[in-house]
This record gives sequence, structure tokens and C-alpha cells, in this order.
Amino acid sequence: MRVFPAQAATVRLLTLSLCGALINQGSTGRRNLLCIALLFLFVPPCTYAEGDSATVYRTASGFGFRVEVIAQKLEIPWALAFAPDGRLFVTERPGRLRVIENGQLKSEPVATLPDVLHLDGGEGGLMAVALDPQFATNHFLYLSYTTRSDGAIINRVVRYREAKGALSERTIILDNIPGAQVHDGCRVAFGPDGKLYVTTGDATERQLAQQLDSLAGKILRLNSDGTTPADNPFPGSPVYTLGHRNAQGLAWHPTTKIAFSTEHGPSGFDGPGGGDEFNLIRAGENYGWPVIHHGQTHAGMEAHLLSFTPAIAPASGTFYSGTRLSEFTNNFFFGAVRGQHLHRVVLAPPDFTAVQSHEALLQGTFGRIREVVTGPDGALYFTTSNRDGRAQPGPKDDQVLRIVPEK
Ligand SMILES: [Ca+2]
Repeated sequence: MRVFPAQAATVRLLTLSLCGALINQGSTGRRNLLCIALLFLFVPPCTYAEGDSATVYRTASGFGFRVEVIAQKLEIPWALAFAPDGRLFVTERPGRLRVIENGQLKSEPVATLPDVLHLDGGEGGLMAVALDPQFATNHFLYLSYTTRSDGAIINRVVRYREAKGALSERTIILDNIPGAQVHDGCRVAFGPDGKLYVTTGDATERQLAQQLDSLAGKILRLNSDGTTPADNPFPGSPVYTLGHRNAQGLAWHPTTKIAFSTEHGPSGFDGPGGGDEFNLIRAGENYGWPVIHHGQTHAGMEAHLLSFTPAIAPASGTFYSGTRLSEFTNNFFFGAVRGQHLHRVVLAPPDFTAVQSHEALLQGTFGRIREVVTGPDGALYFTTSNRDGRAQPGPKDDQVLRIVPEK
């Protein structure tokens, strides 16, 4: 029997309430035994599925797909990147870069970064991995991570040369991005123009998102060596867009090459909850945070394409660029950690700049879903994030899974 988290939580709550009521009536041995029996009967040991590849899931329109397990027992996998040779690199937020080769997760990490700051209950640590568009020849691999510098929490983008499963020639590409325990970014992705894009959080200082001289709350555009491109929208500045609270997903439509991003909305202390965003990204535009959020508008500031209240916490973003999952071709996907699902966005032809429909897939089935990428095999790969301190992990968490067609 598959037990869904919401149901399991309800059953657990009811059982514990009943036990509490029994105990409140005066504890006798018999009542305690009854309470323990109830707990064993009704409290499921594990709340999340572990990838039963026979189960067929369906979209709202009836398209069937299955989910297969690729790797298990990872610790907070944050990003995935396929190498041209088929290897799959996986970052684990505490600081390890792992690799899956020929379907097997190698037991030894490719690297363990010694200076990664991974705070309990925080959102930083080792985050993105991105491969150079010329990786097959130059073997450059980029990572973003949180660390301390002169006592302050910062984020850093570094480049290594990868060879035979080991890293060398460490080079700092971008340093001293404001960081914090939360709202910490930090997606790194190559655009179709060959430039290196970095999303940064506001590091809990809202006003920084509107300041052009701060790297916080931005999408940045760099040459792959870290220098500033001459054709950036703000001359001499790495800022590509501003007014972001904490964007963690960035991807380009496979045919139009237009960029889209996901962003976490406020969480109570810095604004009303919810207001997570899906945005169309254009060079030089201001996406509003913290001046506008949720459905607010303001002259000179961009409105979102989608907003989610209550929060679902979009943690990634990719276009499915394959054809094997025929219904998904050129759809945008992101993992919703708090929403515990994979979100699918269908853009409307012929321009693909407006949303035609969107839906939540795998709701509650695998717990918190974070990263999602297209695999070279035409499957859609995604990761769970149940060990990040904000969920009850199962014994096989965290997982790397893939969506394949029903048949
Ligand atoms: Ca916005």
C-alpha cells in the first residue's frame, strides 16, 4: 500500500490525539498498552514511495509515465549535470560532488569541498554544478557553494578541471556574493549564448535586490572565465536582471532561446507568505522584489507569469528538451520542495511567452522534490530533498529518480 504523506500525517495526528486522550484520563498499564498497539497499527513506518517502477502515473490529460530509481541514500542532492560521456554529476549540499556512472552511484565522491558552509536548517552549502559547453574538450566544471569570508557568510562560484573522476586547477570565478542561512541562491547555468548565468538570493536583506552595486537578489551574466561581458545590459556590471528575492531555477526555451526563471516568494518575516514566481527573463529588467510581490504591479517592473500562494517553494527549473516523453517536449518543469511535487508548465504557441496550462505531478509521492533535468536518454531526471531537515526522510532518501514513458 502506498501511504501518502498527508494521509499518514493525519492518521498519525489522530492516533497521537487518541493516545493523548487516553493518557489524560489517567495512565494505567492497560491504557498504555492500548496506546502502543494503536501506534503500531496506524502509524506507517515510512511515508514516501521508493520508486516502484511498475506504477503508472498520469497527467491531467491522461499521458502515462513511470518512475525509476537511479540512486538512493544521497544527502540533499541539489543539482544534476550530465556529461557528454553519459556520466551524471550530483552535488550533495554538505559539500560532496558525486558521480553516477553506468547506472551506478560511485561510493567515493569525485570531490569533497573542505570550505563548504552547511548550516543546520539553512539553505546554503554546495549547490549548483554546471558543465562548460566545451566540457568534452576543456573538462571545465563549475560549482557554487556557501562559505565564510572574514566572518561573513558568502557564496562563491568556482571552476575546476575534471579528469578521470577527479578535480584539479581550482579557479575562483565569482566571489563574495552576499550569503545568509536562507535566501542564498545559487543556481549556475550556461545560456545558449555560451555565457555563465548565476542566480543570487537577497541574503535576507531585501533592499539589496534593488541595488545595482550589490550582487544579491540578481541574475548575473558572466563570461565563462568570470569577466563581465561587454554586451551586458548595465555596462561594466555582471547584473543581467534585478529585483529577485531568491531565484533557484533558470532555463532557456529550446527553440525560442528565451529565458525563464523560478523564484521563492516571501515567507512571513519579509512579506506575506506565498507569492512564489515563474518569470520570463529579459536582459536589464527589474522583477520587483521587494517593491512588488504577489499580484502587485509597478511601472518599470515586470509582472510574473505565474504566482503560487500558499508557497510551494520552486527549487529548480528546466525545459524538457527530449522527445521520448512526447507530451512533455519543450515544457518547463521545476521541483517544488515545500509543495512536494514536480510542477509542469506548458507554454502557449506560437510565441511560448505565456502560460497555456500548468499542473502538479507526483503530488506527495516522493516527498520534497528539488532538482530536475533532461537526460541524454530522453528521461526526465529529478531528485528528492527529504534529508534537508524539513521533512521525515525514508530509509532510501534522498533519491535520484527518472520519469520514463508508460511503455
Ligand atoms: Ca517579482
